[in-house]
Amino acid sequence: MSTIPRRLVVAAAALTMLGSAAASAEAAPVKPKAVPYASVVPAPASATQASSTFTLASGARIAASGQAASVGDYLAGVLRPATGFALPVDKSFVAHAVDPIQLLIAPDASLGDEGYQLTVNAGSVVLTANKPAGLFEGVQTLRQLLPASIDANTTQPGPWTIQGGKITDHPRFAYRGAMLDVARHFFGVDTVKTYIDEIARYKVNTLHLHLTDDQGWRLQINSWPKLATYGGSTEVGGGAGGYYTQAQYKDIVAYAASRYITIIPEVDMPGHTNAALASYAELNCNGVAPPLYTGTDVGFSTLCVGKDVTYKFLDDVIGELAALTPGPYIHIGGDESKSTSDADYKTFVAKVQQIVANHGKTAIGWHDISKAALLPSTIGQYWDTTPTNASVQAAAKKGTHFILSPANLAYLDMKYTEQTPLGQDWAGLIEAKDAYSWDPGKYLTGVNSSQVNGVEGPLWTETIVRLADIQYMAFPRLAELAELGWSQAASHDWNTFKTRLAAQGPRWKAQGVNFYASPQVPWAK
Ligand code: IFG
Repeated sequence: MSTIPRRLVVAAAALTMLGSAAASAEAAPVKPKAVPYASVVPAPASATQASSTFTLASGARIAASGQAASVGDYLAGVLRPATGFALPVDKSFVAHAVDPIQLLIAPDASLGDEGYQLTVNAGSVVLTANKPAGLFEGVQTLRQLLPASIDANTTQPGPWTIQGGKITDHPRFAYRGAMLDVARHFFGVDTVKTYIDEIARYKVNTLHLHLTDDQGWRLQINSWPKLATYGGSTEVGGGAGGYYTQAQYKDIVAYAASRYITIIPEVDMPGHTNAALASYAELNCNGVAPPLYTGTDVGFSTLCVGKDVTYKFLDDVIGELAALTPGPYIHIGGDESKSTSDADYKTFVAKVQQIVANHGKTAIGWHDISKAALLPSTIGQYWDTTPTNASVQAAAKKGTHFILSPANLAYLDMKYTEQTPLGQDWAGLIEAKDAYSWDPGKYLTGVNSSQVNGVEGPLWTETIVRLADIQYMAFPRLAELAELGWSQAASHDWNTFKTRLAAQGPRWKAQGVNFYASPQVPWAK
């Protein structure tokens, strides 16, 4: 407990602020042009600029106590490299009276779990939110209000000036996701963590990992060890493949959680299961294990719906997966089960969603599952290329909710143009403007926006091998999808958005992100 009388603390605070403001005024003879609030992606719900500006001085401290402390540490961590400032995080309760940057948990029902309020004036930057997640999302906005060079990993000259004003912000949809297919080509922990950091900048809060497919099983399952050791031993093209040990997977989950991102693991079933079928002969209806597969065909494999061992397998796998998943969801896949009869498919979906529920989780499946009888909590992920789908409409009538990933608008493995060296084009070409030009709340025929949980940008990796490939296909389009998921529909306008998107270019350059410089965007220098 501080023994200094409060009036002296406040006086000291005033002097500190005046001091830092005066010092920074001397240090910056020419009034720097601060980043306008209108350049933030995703667009905030409301933003008004004032005439003042704040300049981060080298002696600045960050006040972040209690639940805010970890976000304070994160903020300091992302500002230190380019500023070269110490930026100590002051976690004492008195800190908020004296430190120029303040992160506060303060109840405000209108902000929800991820909303925040950012107030910037000459002497202070104050971020408030109901929850730490809101502070984290507010930090992403704050980073974009600093000059683009703030994203460099080496010390930059500054000055670190922020436009004064006020932003009050909260998301339109709760589910804003990216998906990475680590089955077709395997990506190690560090690559996944880098992708997590890159999607967090745009307030994406979910990473769906497509862990299993015909070409690979990527997660150690102790009760069925060959799934990973044998089923994970190759990939598309015949490379070495790989898999996450359970310790590595827990590391990814914890890292994502520290960025307020929930991991959703997918075990794709009953189709897309050659890696599992190759690992255990008994899983095949004919008792014969097929060879490992390194091609890119789909629809040729199926678990054996009629065998009891299949449900022991499912219970074991989903049980271990649930124990590794703090989040509420397990994705059961369900797509392209062309080798499973309709009747068997419906039986399978009914059983596997129940196994997921038995382990305390909610099932998500590609929208193909909507032809089966679904639990009220089961969610469909829409990936068709037209807004109208009969079984989806029928499921919606019974209350099913959806996550939208229309392949012709949100599939990040679609080429931008025919000249794009990576990706596919079966769902069409998705240039920057196409990725932005739709409204997730109004997209699906017969499904109203209250049944749309949000959006997700899947990146299938048949043709994607390196982090640079992931970045090229994901940026700018994932940032665009993130805006469709976060910002109010009224703010969706390509002509103003493309200028805001252009301002992300120098930031991606500063971070070394290998983004696609679409000719449709007036990239800032
Ligand atoms: N469809 C398949 C994916 C992948 C994709 C590539 C879904 C749900 C084509 N299933 O999309 O496995 O091969 O664009």
